[in-house]
Amino acid sequence: MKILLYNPDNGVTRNFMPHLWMFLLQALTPPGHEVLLIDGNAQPMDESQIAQYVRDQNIGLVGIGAMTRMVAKAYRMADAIRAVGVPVVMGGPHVTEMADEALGRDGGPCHADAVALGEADETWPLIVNDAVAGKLKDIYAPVDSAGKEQKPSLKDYPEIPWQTIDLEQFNLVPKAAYPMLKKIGEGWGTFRIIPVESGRGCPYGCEFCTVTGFFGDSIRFRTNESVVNELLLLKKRARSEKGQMAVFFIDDNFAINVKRTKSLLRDIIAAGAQVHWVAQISANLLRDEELCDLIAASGGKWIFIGMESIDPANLKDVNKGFNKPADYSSVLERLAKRNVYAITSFIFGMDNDTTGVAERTLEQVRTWPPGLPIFGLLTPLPATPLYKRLEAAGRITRLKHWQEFIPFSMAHTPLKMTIEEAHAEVNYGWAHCYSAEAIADAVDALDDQPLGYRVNIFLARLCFRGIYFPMLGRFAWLKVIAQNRRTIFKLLKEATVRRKRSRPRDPDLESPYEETPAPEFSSGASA
Ligand code: B12
Ligand code: SF4
Repeated sequence: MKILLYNPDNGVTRNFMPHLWMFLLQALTPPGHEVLLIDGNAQPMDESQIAQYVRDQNIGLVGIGAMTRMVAKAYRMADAIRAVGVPVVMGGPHVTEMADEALGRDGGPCHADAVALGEADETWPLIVNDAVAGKLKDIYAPVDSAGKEQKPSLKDYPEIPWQTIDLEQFNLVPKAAYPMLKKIGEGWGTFRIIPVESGRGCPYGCEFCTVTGFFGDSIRFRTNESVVNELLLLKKRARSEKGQMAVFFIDDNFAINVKRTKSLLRDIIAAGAQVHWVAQISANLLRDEELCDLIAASGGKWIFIGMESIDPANLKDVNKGFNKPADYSSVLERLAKRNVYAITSFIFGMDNDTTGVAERTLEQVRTWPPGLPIFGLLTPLPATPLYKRLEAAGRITRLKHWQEFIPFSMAHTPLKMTIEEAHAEVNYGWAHCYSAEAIADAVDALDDQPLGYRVNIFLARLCFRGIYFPMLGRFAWLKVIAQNRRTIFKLLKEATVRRKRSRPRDPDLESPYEETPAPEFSSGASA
């Protein structure tokens, strides 16, 4: 049977990396089937196009995964596919919480023939077999024979055949950037960010987050060996393509068990499996100097930190009191000392926020090493404790906000400002952090660092700008490039001068994978 796995576009950005679930389910599909993948962010399609594709390709089963914000599009696409007689199974965090909605049991239309609840690693092969037999059930739940919820252990994680997967649609290098990148060094024809998971679960239970409910508070890890092998495979592919490959460790909290994270990072270093990587780690776990040393030595470049707010009262409200705003600066300095920078994520519209919260936050951000600040609004996602609290208090203004998804738009009323004021705060944060002047300041703040770091933060800022200010299409990009021309000329000039001078070539610019591990972390370091 031919199976299509489809992830809808998010309607805002061209996602910077593919979704892991598609590759994982592809690897877990029983033998004898052909699995095609379409990520709508890279290959946009509308309802009629997907219906046509499914017919032309003679697809026998379609699997659709979606976060809450993309679920309306997912339902529309599912309807179009089902209308041409092909069964649809849906999975992922939204339909796990809202299975009745997907199956049309809540009075609305039915969008799916079957729903896979929770982690589908073990149910997916059953779904495929049932589809072949024409006996799809409505619900597939990951339970044992006694009906008890069963989480995959991740100890026998499948090998994802990265060496053969077609990744053409995920090349992030815009053609217009080739001339500049060529000056930086060889091997920049492709740049891809690949999702890799080393573990699942987070016990912290922040009020707005679906993770603790979905993956459970039982934390599970792959073996170090299987993660290291995956990195080696990716590294080999990048080398053979003369391109760049970075890894996003998509674990919810990559250092949730610090001892284990250190042991993984040591094994990565010992095996020479360093690639540039990004991971999400909560600020409280980044006080550990040795962990930060290992992050840097193993290729860690960007750490995503959910700071959420600089106000302890807000953090307490959302059960994230373990974040200590007074520590933020030292955490970021500790990373920056090792040339590791942070994606700092803030949420506005929290209950203790008042107007001016964006500028108050930026006052602090400006005193920190340069990074990638991002701003969002508190959003009640289905089945989270936040949703339940706000619903009980009658504060949700759009109960099923996902049915008509509006980017950066609140679905409840904050306590100390209006919805419009909260929107204005988010706009202020993005506008002031991603103006051409702010980007130039961030680049200049790294003047004492090798050119590669400045190019890196420049390109990263341009890409992150697109999260809020859509940059879909050539014209939008040209406009941004024109606005930032001074910084671009400055970097190009420096690159040209350095390239002429540097014989042999500057290793910072030429071989991003040749990290030299700090001696204390090289092969043989103990766990
Ligand atoms: C990586 C990640 C991102 C990446 C991008 C996504 C990508 N390209 O991979 C980035 C950083 C960009 C991102 C951004 C956002 N994210 Co995010 N992200 C994640 C994260 C950490 C990992 C996703 C992942 O790969 N997990 C591992 C895979 C294996 O798990 P999975 O996707 O759930 O798939 C399993 C099952 O769900 C199921 N399954 C999934 N799909 C399907 C489909 C079928 C057919 C079947 C049978 C089964 C199935 O099987 C899989 C194997 O068990 C998750 C948290 C998490 N741990 O999952 C949050 C998460 C998905 N993100 C979330 C959110 C809210 C966001 C943002 C909206 C945050 C924000 N406020 O801006 C943005 C929106 C992104 C956008 N523009 O669309 C929420 C979604 C909750 C929800 N109800 O929708 C999550 C769950 C985290 C949370 N805090 O609650 N995210
Ligand atoms: S620390 Fe992060 S992943 Fe864990 S519950 Fe809080 S927001 Fe979710």
